Amino acid sequence: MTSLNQDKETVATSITHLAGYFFDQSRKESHIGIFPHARADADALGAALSLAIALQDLGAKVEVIADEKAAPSLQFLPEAETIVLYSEEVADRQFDLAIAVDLNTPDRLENREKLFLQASQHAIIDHHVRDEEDKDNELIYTSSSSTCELIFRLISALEALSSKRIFNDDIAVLLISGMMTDTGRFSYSNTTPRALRQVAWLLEEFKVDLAFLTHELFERTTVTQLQIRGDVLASMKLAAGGRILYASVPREMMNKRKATDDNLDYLSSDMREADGVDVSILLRESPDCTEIHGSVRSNSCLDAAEFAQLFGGGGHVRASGFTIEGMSLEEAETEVLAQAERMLEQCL
Ligand SMILES: [Mn+2]
Repeated sequence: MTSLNQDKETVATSITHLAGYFFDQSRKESHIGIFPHARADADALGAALSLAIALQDLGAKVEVIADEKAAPSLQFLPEAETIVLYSEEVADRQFDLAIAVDLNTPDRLENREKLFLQASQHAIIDHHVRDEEDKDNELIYTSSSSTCELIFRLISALEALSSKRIFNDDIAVLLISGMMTDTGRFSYSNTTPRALRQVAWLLEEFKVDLAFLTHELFERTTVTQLQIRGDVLASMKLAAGGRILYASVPREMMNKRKATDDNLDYLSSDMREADGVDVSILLRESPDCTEIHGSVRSNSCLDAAEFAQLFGGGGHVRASGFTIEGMSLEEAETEVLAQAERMLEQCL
């Protein structure tokens, strides 16, 4: 599983190339659509909104298009209120340039896939594994902690090209939020020295309330969230002789608490931390009960990205996700556990 765009020099060249391209498009006042992935997290939104601010500053007409409103926990992000929700009215729009951020296959855009594809030109900026050669205007660097780390580098290059200051307080908050969440507050193995240097510089130069960000992004919770997490944690089971810890969440369980999907964010990561557990798996029924969403965290030789790909998903070596259609929760559970056990046995 290799993405070609992986060595440092190639990435630096891609960044220069992409910045030059964005700079030209912005000066031409192009109409640019920026597309974060569905159910956007802080990295996707931070990347989309900060890039939008930067390109607007350079003259482009920019819209960030999403399937749904920012999750309640992310509505504090600067400019979150400018996000344009996908609707029939938006569906016919033909952007001069469509940029996907924090995803690398347009099908992760769900309802917006067609809107993205019908744009005249395309670009992709991402750090998830993809089993495909990179094309022109694609910046996919899996060694980057986050998409926000790549956006920082792009904005730096745009500053150099335009000889003006583009970074500002809002961009600083957006980029730090993305980097903080994707690295688990700079604690996961994907944390890079570069991300830490970027954050240090942003803290030096701009007004960022780190304690406030930590509270909003990590600590803030609701009684509902604590309750649904309690329900799910109480229902966890072990498989593969204790190496897999999993939970399957029927929609009914969510509805009883009036819980929303983002109430389960990071729960699979918490489950992975249990002593002796190599892999944690959280399955949940989608709100309309037509799909099963899976979230996988690995501590072990099991490559979570490769595992998610078995079900048409993707992600990173230690964290990934997928969506299964046409199976009940029970069927999905059986299938997912069987594949996880098989993969764990193989990689020992
Ligand atoms: Mn990300």
